Amino acid sequence: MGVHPPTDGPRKIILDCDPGHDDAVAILLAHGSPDIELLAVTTVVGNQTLAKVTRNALAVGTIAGITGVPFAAGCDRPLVRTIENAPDIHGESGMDGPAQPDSAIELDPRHAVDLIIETVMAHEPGTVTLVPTGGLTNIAMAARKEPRIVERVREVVLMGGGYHVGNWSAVAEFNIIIDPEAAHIVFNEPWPVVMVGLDLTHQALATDEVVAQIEAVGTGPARFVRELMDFFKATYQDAQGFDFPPVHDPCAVAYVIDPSIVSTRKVPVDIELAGTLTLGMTVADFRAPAPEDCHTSVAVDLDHARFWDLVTDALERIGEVDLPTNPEAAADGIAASDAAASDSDSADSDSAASMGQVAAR
Ligand code: PIR
Ligand code: CA
Repeated sequence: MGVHPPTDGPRKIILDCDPGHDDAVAILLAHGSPDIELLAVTTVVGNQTLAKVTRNALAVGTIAGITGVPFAAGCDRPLVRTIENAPDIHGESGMDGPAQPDSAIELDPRHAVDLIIETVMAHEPGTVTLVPTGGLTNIAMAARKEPRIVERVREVVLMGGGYHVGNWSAVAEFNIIIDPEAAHIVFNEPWPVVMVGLDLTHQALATDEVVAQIEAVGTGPARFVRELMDFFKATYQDAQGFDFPPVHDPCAVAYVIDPSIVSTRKVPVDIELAGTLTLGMTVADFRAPAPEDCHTSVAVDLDHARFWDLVTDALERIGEVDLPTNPEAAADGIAASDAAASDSDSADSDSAASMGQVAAR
C-alpha cells in the first residue's frame, strides 16, 4: 500500500507512551508495520496516572499479540510540575471505551529510563530512534542519566507541541506543557528532533470513511481500534468541538515508517519556561533560513490517505490475535462489555463475542 521500506532494513524504535487512545493506535501501527522493529514499549505519566497508562499499554500489547518486546514503566510524575492528566479526553481509565483483556504480557522489572538507556547503548550508534508520544520526562531523565545516548540515538521523533496552535492552552500542547522542563532538555540536546506537532496531527482525523476502512479489516484488533475511535470522537466533540478526532500519536510512527507521508521543515525550536500565558509553547523561529547546525524540524503536511492506509495495512498484517485463554479473563471481558453495551450499538457485543470465542478455542 504505497509503503517504501527504508533501504537498510526496518527502523528500530523505542515507543515511549501514555496510552491513551491514540497511543494505542501508535503501538498497533508500530507492531504491524514491516518497516519497524519495536525494541521496547515504555510508559510515562500523562493522559492518566503511570499505573493506569501502564495497564493500558499491556492491554494493547495483548490485543496486538506482541511477544518478546519488553514493556517497562517509567516516571510517575513530571520533573518539576505537579501531575496533570487528561480524563476529559481519555476517560478515567486513560483508555475508556473498549473492553480490556487481562494482560498476557508481564511488565519488565526495569525502570523505563534504564531500559531506554540499556537498549540504546546495546545497539549500533545511529540505529535506534526514540518515539515519545507522551510527556518527555523519561527521555529527559535518560539523557541526563546517560548523556552518551544523545549522540547514539538516530533521531527523536516526538508527538508534541505545535508551531501555530495549542490544545492545553492557547499556545501549548499537552505533552509539552505537562513537563515543560523535560521538553526543554529534549529539544536542547543536539540530537536530531522531529516535532510532529498539532499542526500535523490535526490533519490525521479519523473520519467516518477512515473508521469504516479500519472496521472492514474485520479482526479483533481492528474492532478494538474502532471502539477506541468511537469514544475518542465523542470526547473530542464535547471537549474540543471537533467533528472527528485527530489521532495524534501514530503520525510520529508513520513518519519513521515513511517520511514521505509527513513533510517537514528545518527550523529552530525552543520551549518557553518563563511565560505566564505561554508556558510550554514550542517557539519555532521561522525568520531566516535555518542555521547549518539546526537539529530540530517540524512536521507540516500529512498525506491523509496514505497515513490511514499504513494503519489499515498494519492491522491487516496483525490479523486475528488469540487472547489469553484464562476463563476468568474472558468472563471479565464479557462483563465489562455488557456494562458498556447500554450506551452503544452492537460493536460492544461483537467485541464481547469475539473475546468469548477466542477464549473458548
Ligand atoms: C490528546 C492528548 C492529550 C490531551 C488532548 N486534548 C488530546 C494526548 C494524546 O495521547 C497525544 O499524545 C497528545 N497528548 C496530544 O496533545
Ligand atoms: Ca499520547
